[in-house]
Amino acid sequence: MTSFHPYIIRSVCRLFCTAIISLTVSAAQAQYRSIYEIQYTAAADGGSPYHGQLLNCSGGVVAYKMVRTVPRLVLHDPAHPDGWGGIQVKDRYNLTNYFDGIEVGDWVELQNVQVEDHRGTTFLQILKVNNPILTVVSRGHPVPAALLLDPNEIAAPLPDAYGDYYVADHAAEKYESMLVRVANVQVARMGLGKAQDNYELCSLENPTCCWAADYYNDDLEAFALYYDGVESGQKLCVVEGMLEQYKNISTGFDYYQLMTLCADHLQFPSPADVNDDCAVDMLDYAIFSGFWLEPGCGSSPVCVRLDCNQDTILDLVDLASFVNEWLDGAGE
Ligand SMILES: [Ca+2]
Ligand SMILES: [Ca+2]
Ligand SMILES: [Ca+2]
Ligand SMILES: [Ca+2]
Repeated sequence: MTSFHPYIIRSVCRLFCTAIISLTVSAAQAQYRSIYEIQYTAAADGGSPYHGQLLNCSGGVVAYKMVRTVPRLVLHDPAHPDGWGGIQVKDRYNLTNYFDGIEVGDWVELQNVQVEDHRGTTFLQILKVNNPILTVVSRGHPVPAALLLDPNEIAAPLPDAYGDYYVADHAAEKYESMLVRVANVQVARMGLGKAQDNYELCSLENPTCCWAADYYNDDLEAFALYYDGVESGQKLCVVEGMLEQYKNISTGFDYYQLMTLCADHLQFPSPADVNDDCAVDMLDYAIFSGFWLEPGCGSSPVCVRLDCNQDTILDLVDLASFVNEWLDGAGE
């Protein structure tokens, strides 16, 4: 029978052990979670199953880089365009330059980031103590258009008997931190929410509303609560933004809010959109033509709106003004 010297046995053991340990370590290092895995949950409160964990994330495409308030990236997972496909990466203490050189359209992968559900929204926190690493894997990816939703799909919260606002269900959770938009809406109540800067956007087609806010909007004027022109009764053709949850049960709030991020996210109707269908086209021109040189323009509200010099007749003066606005608005 062959026998081995104890030294050889120990050496072989050490080799095996080293191999096993390094395999274990590389398996741990190679473990990457997708945005979808981190966000998806069937839990009633919508919390991430990875809350509190330090992990690596295979990441996604930078859909927006926020500079207002706490710097952050909004990442989009193109494999999940219909839900659970967005997350925010936050440099909570704003101490680092991890986001320098990262642009919209870059695919960013992350190592050693902390998953944190904070006030209802899931963040990947960049904390220096964890030695986080952000890697731009590739560049120039298309950023998808914001997902068109009915306000009902991100429904406004309802007040309870005490006037506190809570969401009836968390059906909107799947859209958290995704870019979404609603169309053909009207601003209703304002001054809502924790900071009294939320406003209702109600559908012109059905009796449902969602909440929006301009707090993150890069083009919001200093100290303003709302983007210029947002006022009760104002119609908006499109309002776009990132959906965020705000939850603080002890203060009486749990709601989803559409956060506009820049001026382009609010599309006001063109003055040339005479029939209020959010399209500027030949139909509007036909309405203008119908009033051409007709006496008594003052009796029709539509004609009054087109009568730029208010002399109760539509003539070349009004046509020049209308054509200017028509050309500006056409194709929008
Ligand atoms: Ca949430
Ligand atoms: Ca979440
Ligand atoms: Ca129109
Ligand atoms: Ca006139």
